[in-house]
Amino acid sequence: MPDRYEPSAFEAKWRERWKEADLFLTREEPGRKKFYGLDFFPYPSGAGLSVGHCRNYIPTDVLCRMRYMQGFNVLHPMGFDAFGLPAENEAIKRKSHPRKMIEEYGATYRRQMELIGITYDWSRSFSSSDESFYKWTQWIFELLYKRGLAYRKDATVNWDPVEQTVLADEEVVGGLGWRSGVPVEKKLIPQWFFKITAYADRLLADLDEIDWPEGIKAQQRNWIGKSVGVEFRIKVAGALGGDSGGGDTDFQVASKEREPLSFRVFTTRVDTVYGMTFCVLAPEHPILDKLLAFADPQTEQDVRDYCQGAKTLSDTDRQATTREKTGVFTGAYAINPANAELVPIWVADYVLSTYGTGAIMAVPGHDTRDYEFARKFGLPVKEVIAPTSEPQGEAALPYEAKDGVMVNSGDYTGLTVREGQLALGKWFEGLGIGERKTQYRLRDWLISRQRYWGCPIPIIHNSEGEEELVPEDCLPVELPEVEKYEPSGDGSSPLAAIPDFVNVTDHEGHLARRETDTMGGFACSSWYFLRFCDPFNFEKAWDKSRSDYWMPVDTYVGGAEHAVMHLLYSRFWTKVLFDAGLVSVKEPFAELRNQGQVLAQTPYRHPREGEKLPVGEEGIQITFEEAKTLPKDQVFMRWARMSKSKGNVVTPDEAVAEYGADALRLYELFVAPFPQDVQWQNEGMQGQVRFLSRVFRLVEDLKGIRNPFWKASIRDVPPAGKSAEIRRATHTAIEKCTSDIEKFAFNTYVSALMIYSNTLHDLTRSPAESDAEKLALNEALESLILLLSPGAPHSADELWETIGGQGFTYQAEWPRFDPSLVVADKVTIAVQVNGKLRDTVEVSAGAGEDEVKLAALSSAKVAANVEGKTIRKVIVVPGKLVNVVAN
Ligand code: ANZ
Repeated sequence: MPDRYEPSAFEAKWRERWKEADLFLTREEPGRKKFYGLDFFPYPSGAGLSVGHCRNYIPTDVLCRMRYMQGFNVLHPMGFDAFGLPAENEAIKRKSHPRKMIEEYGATYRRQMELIGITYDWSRSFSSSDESFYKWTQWIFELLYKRGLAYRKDATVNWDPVEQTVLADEEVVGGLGWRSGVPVEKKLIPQWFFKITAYADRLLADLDEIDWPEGIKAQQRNWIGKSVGVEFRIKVAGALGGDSGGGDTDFQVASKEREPLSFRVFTTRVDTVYGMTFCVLAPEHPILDKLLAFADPQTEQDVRDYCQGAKTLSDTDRQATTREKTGVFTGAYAINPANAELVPIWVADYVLSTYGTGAIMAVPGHDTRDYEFARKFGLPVKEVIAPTSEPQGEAALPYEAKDGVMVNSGDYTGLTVREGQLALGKWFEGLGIGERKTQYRLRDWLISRQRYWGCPIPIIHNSEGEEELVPEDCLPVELPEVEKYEPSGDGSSPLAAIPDFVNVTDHEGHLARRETDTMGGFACSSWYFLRFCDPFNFEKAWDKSRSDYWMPVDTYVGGAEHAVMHLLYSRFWTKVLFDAGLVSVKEPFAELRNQGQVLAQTPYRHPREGEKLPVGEEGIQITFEEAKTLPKDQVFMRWARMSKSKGNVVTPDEAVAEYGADALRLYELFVAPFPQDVQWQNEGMQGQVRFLSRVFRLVEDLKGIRNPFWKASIRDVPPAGKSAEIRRATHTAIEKCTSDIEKFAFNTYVSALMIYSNTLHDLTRSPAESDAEKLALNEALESLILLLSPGAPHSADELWETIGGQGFTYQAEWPRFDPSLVVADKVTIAVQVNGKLRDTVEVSAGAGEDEVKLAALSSAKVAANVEGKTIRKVIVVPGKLVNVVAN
């Protein structure tokens, strides 16, 4: 055996042996507890893995390895999220077919994951583009459809002009497509939706039941955006035409003609209604046409121009707090139902047509957006809520806080905000002009894509123009193998151009047309974790006994960027499947952990004249090659996310070749706390090489005392002196490593191993003399190797073999912690005089009450504090405190 860490001498050998032994096949033995550890479903990109990706996979692997050694049946699978735009776009670029490409890329991922020793059970692997998988994605689509949770409607959608497809709201970031980075356009096309809004309340409430990072929960709460308020009707002064909104019958329209024209507003602050000084309509509001009938031609033109302009902006841009408010007066007035005052009606794009009723009562005294608007256009600002019952004057406005008292509010003056909300809500309900209402920001999930590389939607449109589900026994609707699959550019899917695919017969044998949209990739990743529970099932998507056994995923690990898409959709599907009786869990992922990003040094250059800097950047990012060609003073280095596009990637292949897989693994764990970003430096792995070499030397030095039967005898030898010290170090390390791995504190897990090996090194400078010491060292030797095993499994198996261990460390039992062995020799006791802390004293851990009293009374500080007084009583709280009562 080498006396230092020489990865090239043994790492590949161990990986071979693990493979030959099928070591990582999922165990489903009865009588054991289960553990399901899962990493986010990756899209296998052509660039392969970087050490950045490994920061996701290695920690999960460490946890799964420990769980297995602790005796759990462990499910630790991996597959590929193969459908979707990234694969399709890359295939178009490479003039290849996505299926072929995905196979190649998946193979590279697998090779790299094996290279770093991850324990995936590859027998369970699949790609979401496998027919045996997407058949069931379609089956779940049908389930949603039958339950009224999948529907098609014309919708104004986000059109990505580069990707040539529709994007979900969640895929539009700051008005830009999340992959293309170009502004999205609005387009009206028929689209498929999943009705996630029907589950808004449960998606919100059940967040309390899961152990997820608070930040992610907050983002989901925000995204769902529950608001409780009042929706009420506001009349337009001097105009007839009824309540706007549309969808009425002819009769309703006719009778409305004689009623005053009105519109509805949604507010969470009905208590501020006396402070309404104007109203604002979204530029898309349907009432505008009617209002403009009363307007002079100039006003009408101004309003129409303004509304036209608003179309080019995304909702996010419209609501950006940094943007100056814009708007136009419509010439019309509304009547405040609380005090009958007339207030002007404006149109402004900060009011969205997609939220609430698309119209607001504006209260500039208590809403910052309205305040900015009022200031810009010279509209009055009125104080109606004050911190106390005393009005504070205009200088204190806008006052947005909800703790306050109503002022200047007619009969309601003096009520608190809460009381006012209740009272006014009731009043409006009584008048029949409004009702209390809950609004959600969440929108239904747009699922269809006009692209080739996705799961076909199992619907046909029959000759009557109705939708029919493809019968279950005809699933899957196979994605046809085609030569040309580039987007058509006219908004329809390339599948629409394939007559063999499109032309079908309906259930009556009439000619019908197949749906040609495909599902976005988020459909596949909303249930893949269930398929892993029963991947070989050809009869069903999964057998309930298998999902009952493995679900929920105990620990789910991936990047924080998926807070609102994948992580919300999966929760929604799981709830639907629960309602259908197909799974027994309401939540798919019991515990979620997000790793920090890996950053690498990346060259940037200063912007040239007239060049604009990308948002949030200090310079223009360039390649390392480009950096070499530029003068030194134009180039600077910054930490940026490691990614292929930045050209700053370190691959696991390079790291393993230079430092070894175990050094890479330990460095990934050690470099920073798991959730934190990492500044990657290859040299950091050298430290781990040195640490592992120290462990190899230590084992080499100690292996002479090896006694395979130590476990049988150690219980008979009470620890004392040095053997007690060794055992204390061992059990401290066992406790620390176990709880650190459980807590995702992998960096301190590695440092605990370092401390432990150093302590052992110090304790074994002189050879072991007593039997007790030798037994303690036997325990230490095995424990060190086994505790090391999840982090550095190749080295652990090599060392294990050296000391004559049986089988692989993965199959060995995780060291058991004995708390009685870590009790420290000495404890520190606080000493109080009359309840005030005066000193601390050290006593031996087993000291009796008299010994503790004596130590306390011997303290000079105590003596000084009782001088001239009589000691009445000495109270001892064992192991903690002594209180001397004196007067
Ligand atoms: C009057 C008011 C007074 C408001 C006040 C707030 C404070 P959340 O909590 O996000 O649901 N609002 C309603 N519909 C809107 C729309 N379509 N576009 C833009 N803003 C809209 O926000 C609810 C509040 O946002 C509502 O309550 C309304 O302004 C505004 F002191 O009404 B509030």
